[in-house]
Amino acid sequence: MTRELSRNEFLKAMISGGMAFTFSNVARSASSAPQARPNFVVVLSDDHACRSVGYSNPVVQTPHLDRLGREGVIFEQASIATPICAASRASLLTGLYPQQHGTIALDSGGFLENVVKNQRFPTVARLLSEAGYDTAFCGKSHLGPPREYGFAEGEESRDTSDDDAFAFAERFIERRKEKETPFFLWVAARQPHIPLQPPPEWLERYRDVDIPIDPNFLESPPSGSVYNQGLPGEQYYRDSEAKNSIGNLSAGPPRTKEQIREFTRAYYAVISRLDHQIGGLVEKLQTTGVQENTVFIYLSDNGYHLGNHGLGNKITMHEESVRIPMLLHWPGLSRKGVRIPALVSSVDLFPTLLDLAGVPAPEGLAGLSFKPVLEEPGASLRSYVASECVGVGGKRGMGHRMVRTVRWKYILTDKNEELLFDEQADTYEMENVAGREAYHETLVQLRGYMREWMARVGDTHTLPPDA
Ligand SMILES: [Ca+2]
Repeated sequence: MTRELSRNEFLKAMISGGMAFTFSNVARSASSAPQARPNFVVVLSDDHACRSVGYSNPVVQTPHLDRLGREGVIFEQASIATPICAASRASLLTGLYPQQHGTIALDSGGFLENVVKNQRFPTVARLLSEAGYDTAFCGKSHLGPPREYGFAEGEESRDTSDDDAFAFAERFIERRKEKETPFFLWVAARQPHIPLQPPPEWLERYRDVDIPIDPNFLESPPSGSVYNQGLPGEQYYRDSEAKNSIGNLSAGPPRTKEQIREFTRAYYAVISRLDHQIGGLVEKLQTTGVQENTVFIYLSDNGYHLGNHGLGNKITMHEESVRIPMLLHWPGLSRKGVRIPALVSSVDLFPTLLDLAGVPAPEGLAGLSFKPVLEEPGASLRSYVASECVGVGGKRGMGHRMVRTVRWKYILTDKNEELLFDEQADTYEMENVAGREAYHETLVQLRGYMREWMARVGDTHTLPPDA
């Protein structure tokens, strides 16, 4: 009991002090429960936007994710450390922000140097392997061979349908019936990343469905947009007419409302197929009896703009890009069927898995275990979360970073543009109030959080003013 009290006091101190932490002592004290260590199945999708899941949007058919959410918990304010594939995966695996582990965009060089070669930072896979977990990987790596960064089994799959990855995962689960040791299975699906290739039977499900358009949809970015998503001719350039024509869904979303509806139908169809594959994996967990002691987590490596703010792709600090669908299912949960409003981040996954496994966390992780909000879903975890994308276009100078509280989001670009959004009154982030006197106090507070976070991760860009 005493240990629990000190743990709560510690967390309260963390909340009031922002996100300064070393979580190792907490992780140690949390391992006292005399129960079998849980298994972990993490299904990580690629570019799944937060509003494109059935439990948030009834147009999207994801019955399996919806059920997992009803029987588990849904995180309503989950942010990704960075909205770009390789860097985001590196952050999930290391529990660090990109500027800390060194892979800031699509180039995996920093991760390979700091994590694979020099082992300056452990991955969650390596620590769980060392703690006696059987670890396995399938799907998309983006960071080289997974066995080189801590997984004992499995390899990258190039199959864009993800059938290979889910077949591997189901075979892996089937074998668990015979084993006593806990396991950690990482299923990194490639869907719903472009090119969208929905089989006709899945596309058919959306053929006559009316696709609502978000209120922040624009046919192209407004002049002066802080987000230039690339240069004409580059793969993701929003306004590349040639690549955005209907019938070629390999590039970012096309321009008009009708075109975005067509793109979105294909996008939802791919998400529904992924949901079906997830359903198969969950059924395997059930029929093998493995589910009883398995923590199942679903999340995406970043979101996606479906024409929101006139943009496609991700790599922005808008909600469409940095907020992700995320849920946790575990028969051992004390509270089920709840939506958790606390601010959580993808860098929290590492310390949370270690916490649930009773494995001490290393010093200096960027995130917090969110186990406390599993036990008390209404509790707060921290004052703010941060996200960064400082390697846009593979180079410095076009980047941006954000800090977000429950109510406010502050964005700072490499050109020192500032944006402030009221996330309660302006969910779609259509009105930047950074320059208004009435919000100056809030702006100064958020600037302070930004300064604190930038110092912590070693962001070398000029700090925002302190007044
Ligand atoms: Ca991605």
